[in-house]
Amino acid sequence: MEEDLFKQQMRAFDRWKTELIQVIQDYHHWLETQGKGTADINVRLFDVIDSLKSDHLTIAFVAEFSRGKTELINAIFFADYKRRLLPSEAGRTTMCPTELFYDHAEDHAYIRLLPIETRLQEKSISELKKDTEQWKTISLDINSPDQMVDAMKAVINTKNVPLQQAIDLGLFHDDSPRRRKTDQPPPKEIEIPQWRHALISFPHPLLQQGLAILDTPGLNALGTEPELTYNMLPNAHAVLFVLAADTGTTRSDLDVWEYYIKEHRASGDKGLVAALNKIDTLWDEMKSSDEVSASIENQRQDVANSLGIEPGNVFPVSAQKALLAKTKDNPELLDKSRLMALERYLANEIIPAKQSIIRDNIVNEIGGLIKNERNAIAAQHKQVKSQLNDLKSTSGKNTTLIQHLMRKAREKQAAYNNNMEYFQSSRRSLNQQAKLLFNELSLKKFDNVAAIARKQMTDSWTTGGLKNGMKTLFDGIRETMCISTRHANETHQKIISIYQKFEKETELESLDPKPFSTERYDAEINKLYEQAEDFRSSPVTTMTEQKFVVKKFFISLVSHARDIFFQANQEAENWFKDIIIPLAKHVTEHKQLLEQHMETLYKINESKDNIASKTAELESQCNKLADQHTSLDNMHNKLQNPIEVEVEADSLKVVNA
Ligand SMILES: Nc1nc2c(ncn2[C@@H]2O[C@H](COP(=O)(O)OP(=O)(O)O)[C@@H](O)[C@H]2O)c(=O)[nH]1
Ligand SMILES: [Mg+2]
Repeated sequence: MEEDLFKQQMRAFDRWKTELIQVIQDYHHWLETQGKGTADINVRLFDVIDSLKSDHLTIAFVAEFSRGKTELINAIFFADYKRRLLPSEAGRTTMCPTELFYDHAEDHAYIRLLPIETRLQEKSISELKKDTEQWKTISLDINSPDQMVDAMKAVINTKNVPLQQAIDLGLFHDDSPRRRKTDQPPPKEIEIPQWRHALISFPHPLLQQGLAILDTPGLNALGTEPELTYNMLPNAHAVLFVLAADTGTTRSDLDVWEYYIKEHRASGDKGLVAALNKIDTLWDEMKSSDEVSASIENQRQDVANSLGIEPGNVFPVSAQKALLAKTKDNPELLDKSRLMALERYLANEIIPAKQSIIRDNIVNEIGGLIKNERNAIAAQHKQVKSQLNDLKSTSGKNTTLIQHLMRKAREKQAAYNNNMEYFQSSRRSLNQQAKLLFNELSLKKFDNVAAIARKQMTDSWTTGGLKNGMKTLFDGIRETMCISTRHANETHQKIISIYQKFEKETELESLDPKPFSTERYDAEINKLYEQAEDFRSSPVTTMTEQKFVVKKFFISLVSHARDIFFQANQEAENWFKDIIIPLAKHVTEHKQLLEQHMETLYKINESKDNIASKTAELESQCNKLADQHTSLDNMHNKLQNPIEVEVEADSLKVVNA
């Protein structure tokens, strides 16, 4: 049977990341052997390697319950276990959001379950993830599929609790419209999920290569955990919305789509796909295959119309039959399930998009460092070459000429010293300026703003209080972003003038000090603000006025904004290092070359050295610099390498029907 294209792409993606890591390690090694490594740069390089190693490509599966999300995950990713790995049963459905990935740090298989009672705490799920004590961990025995399947069943556990407890946990609202209609007394006990969130670390090759899957529960559960909607879903690289052919597009399907997906994928349709699952329910022995295809096509069009997306982004599939086909090695059935078209889409659209994000970041970060280093080497090369030419021009021992050269060299040194003084004094004021920037973007500053906003919100849990609190938070954030931009611009102006001075004197070309921009973070904050506005005006909030959800929402909102702030702060610090360290290094190296030249001329003048041996020395120095230049060039080029997939002819056969 054809090997899944998604797997091939994912493997190629992983290989590509490994090669990137190799280039960064090569660069690190190069710096060390040249004696150019510094603690700062080392930390930066290790950070980037770490982030590449722990990088995830996240695909979220979202739908009303029982549309077959879990079955689809089983069929796409885990069919090679020849069984249904994640529990998907009629009548019982995933109760808590479940993340599947591989935890390289722990390096073993486990399920970690967060008790539902943690909803009472004022901590976001992302904060709780760092607090493993609060989770129940079950080890998975990967040699025993039975044990694994059994253990995974825990994610669908529920329990009955007294009504008041369910209310305290924000899992029951007395004003639910359904109950109001029937006018029944509230029940004494309520069935609630036992777990709030599940993390499954599992050594499947795809997960080890960095795939992460987020399986979500249905509409009700989505509403009770805003962090899922406002943080995890927007951060996923792809969202797969699942509908079922037997139920058609229902009101609650559309609610999930409107409130939980569409609004939060501002980037347009990119990474947003719909699967029309359970097409096997349309298979009908009494109909010709053309008739069946026509009715599937009709439903596909209907779905596209009601969601307002391209029909090409709606994939009719049968997860159940696909899983069966893969388990029993039945290519005809797999073909009929149409799963491969969806897999191809995921492979061809999602992975390359994710790759380009990584590439942009890495090329920016590491590529910039390598380029600066290469430019500095180029400048030194030029300097040594001109010294070499000087020497060569003094064929024989022409005293006047040598003395003329010495005078020239002395002038250069004097000019250099002038620049040096300027550099030292500007560096001090530059550091002060940068400090203002870092302070403005500090977490302390952020926490102050957040504390005021939180107070406004908790003092009055009304829509008005919520609105004021949100306004305070976002106004505060925007103001500090604005001030940061001003500080960054002033710092940048100062740096440009220093660079310009040095450029003339030291042949240091195109060491472009790039500006620091908060634009990216502004955009993220604005997006967050829009989400907050949506949330405030969404029926979920206004209908039920759920204190609980609002509080949870605020916790996740603040923790998300804080993350953005933290990133901005980190980037500002790195930016400053990137523009100041290469210049400082280059200035020192330039000085050494000037001194070396003076020394040479002096010795020749005193007949302590002969020109031929000095020329040879300089020539070898020139070659060394040229070699270094080539090495750096190669590393820089390797960073731009594309992903290479060996596509097997087979996988091109099945055409998207
Ligand atoms: N006929 C049919 N049933 C399916 C298909 N996919 C899932 N189901 C069934 O639908 C029910 C719910 O599936 P599940 O994956 O748990 O749905 P989830 O709640 O969206 O995760 C289960 O009984 C599945 O066996 C399919 O492609 N065809
Ligand atoms: Mg499920």
